[in-house]
Amino acid sequence: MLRIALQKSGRLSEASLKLIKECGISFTNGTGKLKTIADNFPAEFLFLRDDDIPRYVADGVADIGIVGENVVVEDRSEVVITKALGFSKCRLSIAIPRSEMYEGIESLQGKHIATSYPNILRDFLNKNGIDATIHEISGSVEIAPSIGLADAVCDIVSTGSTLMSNGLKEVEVIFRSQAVLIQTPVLNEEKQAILQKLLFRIEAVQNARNNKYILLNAPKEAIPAIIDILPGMKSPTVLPLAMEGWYSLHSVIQEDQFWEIIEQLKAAGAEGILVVPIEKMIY
Ligand code: PRT
Ligand code: ZN
Repeated sequence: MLRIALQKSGRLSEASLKLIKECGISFTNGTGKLKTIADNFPAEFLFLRDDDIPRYVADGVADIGIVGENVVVEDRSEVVITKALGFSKCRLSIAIPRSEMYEGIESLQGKHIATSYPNILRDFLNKNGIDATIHEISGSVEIAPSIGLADAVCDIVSTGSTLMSNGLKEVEVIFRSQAVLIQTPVLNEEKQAILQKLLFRIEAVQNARNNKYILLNAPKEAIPAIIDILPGMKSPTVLPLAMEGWYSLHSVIQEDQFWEIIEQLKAAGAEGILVVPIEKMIY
């Protein structure tokens, strides 16, 4: 059985559980439980504080885990980052009081910076030849300047509203993070096989998210031009409609090409365009 560490409750837990569910894995979790076994997959889930996940995985207490890359990199535990998962995106940034001048990294010289990420911050400062004092604090970093504890902060930013409401401005992004799947350095063959199965499912879910299924109608003479626009997984499906000379085309398009392709299709003579989400996609 593969032991999977997930955050018990917090910013990662909902999306982590959603991903597990979309991979077709279900479990009944009594509220407040610390571990549970999947009903239909050889896996056991451990529910932990996010900060503990890298260490549990490094020690082999859990085989894999889902956690913010910021926590993994800060923690310096011996784990392997297997896959970026694309959710819980945020950045680790340095911010200073709004009223202060900022003329580039040199402005941080000799400053006192409060953070919960001393390792990542120290690396950044060293790399840039900045000599600043790091104050490690574990929470409410954003209030440090207003109570006179520090000149600047280095904290996680998502929308920026926490910084703004504390009179701070973001001046340097030092790390970009998202949820990642981590694994213990050594997995036995059996667990490795279960992990591969899980990764295959995660990829199918991710591919589906990035792609849409498209259906459209077109007259026969427009079909070659439309096929050129639609890449499809192999080549588009073309089916005759009941109306003489008209066809229905089915294909797959990428989310980020969506608007551009729709414009081109309309210009080429497509009508009745439907775009629908895909649940799973296997190449
Ligand atoms: O209880 P436990 O220890 O498990 O959780 P936690 O409170 O330590 O972590 P949690 O649940 O807050 O965050 C888990 C992970 O989510 C982090 O490690 C990041 O990888 C990611 N993440 C994404 C964030 C944010 N967005 C985020 N906005 N983590 C924290 N924040 C905080 C930030 O610290 C700051 O206080 O939100 C505030 C900033 O948000 P904005 O939107 O105002 O900029
Ligand atoms: Zn935490």
